Amino acid sequence: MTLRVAIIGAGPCGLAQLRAFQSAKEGGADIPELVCFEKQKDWGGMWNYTWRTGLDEHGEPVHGSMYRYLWSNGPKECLEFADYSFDEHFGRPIASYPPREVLWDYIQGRVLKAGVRPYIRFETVVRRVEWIEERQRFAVSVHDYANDVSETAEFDYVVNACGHFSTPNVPELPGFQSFGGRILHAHDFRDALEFKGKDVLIVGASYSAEDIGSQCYKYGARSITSCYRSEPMAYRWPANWEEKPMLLKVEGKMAYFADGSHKSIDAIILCTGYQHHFPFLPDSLALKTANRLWPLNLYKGVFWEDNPRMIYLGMQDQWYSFNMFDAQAWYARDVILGRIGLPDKASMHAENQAWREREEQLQTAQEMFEYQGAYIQQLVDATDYPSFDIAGVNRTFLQWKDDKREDIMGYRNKSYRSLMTGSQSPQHHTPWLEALDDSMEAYLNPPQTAKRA
Ligand code: FAD
Ligand code: NA7
Repeated sequence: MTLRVAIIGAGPCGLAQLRAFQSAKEGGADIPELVCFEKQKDWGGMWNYTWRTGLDEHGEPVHGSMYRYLWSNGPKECLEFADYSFDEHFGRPIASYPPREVLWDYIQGRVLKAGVRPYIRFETVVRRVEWIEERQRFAVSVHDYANDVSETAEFDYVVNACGHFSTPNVPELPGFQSFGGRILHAHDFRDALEFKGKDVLIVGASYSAEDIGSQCYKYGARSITSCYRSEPMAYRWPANWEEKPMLLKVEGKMAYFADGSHKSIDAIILCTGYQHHFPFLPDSLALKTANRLWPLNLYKGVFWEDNPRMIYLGMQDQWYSFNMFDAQAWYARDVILGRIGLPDKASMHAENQAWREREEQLQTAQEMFEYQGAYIQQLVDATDYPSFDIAGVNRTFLQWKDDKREDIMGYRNKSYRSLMTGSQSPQHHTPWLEALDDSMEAYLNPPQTAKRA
């Protein structure tokens, strides 16, 4: 009987899984029957921008957390697919920090070429996954909104590629109930122009805090105040951006901080991270973890130890992204195809624990991305995913960190060399702070110089 594999989500991880199988098929392998369920109308996951917030047109939670004018927050050279380069997609080297639409186009280019769209059932949300012990299969229940029908079908494997930056972590602080301005989470942030001329308070000190604060600065907020729970971001912020210790309470429009200072503010943006949230999974199959480099109970960071036919992609905190998802998807594919065997549960668990112990020793950012690189290396070594220069990617991450320290509002003007093709990215035609139009057209084409009358 042909194996059946359900893939939940057609974001970068789900698409990596489809591409991995399609590449085996090209090589002559018999591949399982694949069904990818995607609740949105189109693919690309987080990179498929939506203006919606709250609930979508079907009453499902909106998946998207990306916002207008978002540009890659790391060099594209660190996330490049090893089997489909930026040069191949765009026909020439492009600059290193593309806006969202450009990356979405790149993600799509590979899977259009691979012809995997027919495997995807769009507008179909996975509502429930259950393991049927006596049949040794999963029952996957979905609702197909295009046809307004609910269905259940059986699968031998489930690949959970639903992402983990969608369900916001929303703390409440004293005074929020009666705050005299707007409070929102980063998940619902869409357009920095809403905050033009406003005094904005950002809670949190990680990527969303840094980038949403920078967007607000770029598009004309009057002031930005960011506050941290553990560590300040400590970049050299512009004059109208100050960083404070944690917010303690608000009264009316006044915000009070742990250092005894206070400031009147118009809006609070909670950049307080996301939850791994899988409402369609029973406890026996559900990963429960914070956003960290080594979530427990996943052998090779992928296989659910208690039932390795349940596969998770992309659940780690991400230095690496697209090419890590590929390495995981290729490995998962080879286990499903029987090319790689899995050890017994005790051995899986022991290996898992060893990675967690190493993770707990990590101190610096460099140690962290090198650790994630080492993890990816062992996955790549085990499959036919094209080997790539992981040490080179680590060096690019290190350079990126330095560039940010030097100039947080200017680091996106830097360019790097591709680790896949060796080509040097050109300098972008417009400094990031001045590039207000984030469309692909504006990015790929230098502005027209004014013609003489
Ligand atoms: P997602 O992209 O989130 O895709 C998951 C898919 O699953 C979605 O299409 C969703 O609709 C679908 N889905 C979810 N639940 C169900 C269900 N029950 N049934 C059916 N379908 C379902 N990464 C970078 O490398 N560079 C960046 O610059 C960068 N910037 C980011 C900025 C923001 C604001 C955020 C939130 C993330 C950013 N990331 C960035 C990380 C980004 O999440 C990853 O690049 C990537 O999108 C993760 O892919 P994924 O497939 O795991 O998840
Ligand atoms: P992260 O990287 O998980 O960071 C969450 C931040 O929120 C981090 O600074 C946390 O501080 C802070 N946090 C969490 N809970 C609280 C509370 N209760 N009070 C104050 N601060 C809090 O999420 P991001 O959204 O920044 O990034 C996720 C992805 O989106 C990433 O891949 C980006 O590319 C875009 P802590 O350090 O834990 O004290």
